[in-house]
Amino acid sequence: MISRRSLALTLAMAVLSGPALAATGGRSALKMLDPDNDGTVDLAEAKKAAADLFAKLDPDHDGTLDVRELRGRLTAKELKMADPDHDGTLTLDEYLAVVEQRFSRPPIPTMTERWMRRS
Ligand SMILES: [Ca+2]
Ligand SMILES: [Ca+2]
Repeated sequence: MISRRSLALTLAMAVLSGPALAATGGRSALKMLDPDNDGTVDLAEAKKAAADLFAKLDPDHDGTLDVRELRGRLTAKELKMADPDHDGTLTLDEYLAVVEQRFSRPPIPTMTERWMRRS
């Protein structure tokens, strides 16, 4: 049985490490995300890893990630939702907010959310 927490963890790892790293095995990704080796990734660790990844994804060091730099980590729709100032790029704060949101929320929208979106 997959607990909600491990599901969120798997998702967080997929978000943070991307398809290439995830394919090489979740173990190394977990190790990367879990510096204190307690077998869990808390939000602080996820954010730290996300901040490291942000720096790696930002080759021009302008402090923001555009669609190209995100390399498919977020869909256009997700980017739009994660971009409150609508400048088409994510700052580190905006990016970390996405990580936090994905970390704390179940990946599948609840019925209520679907219903709210429709109306
Ligand atoms: Ca950039
Ligand atoms: Ca922005």
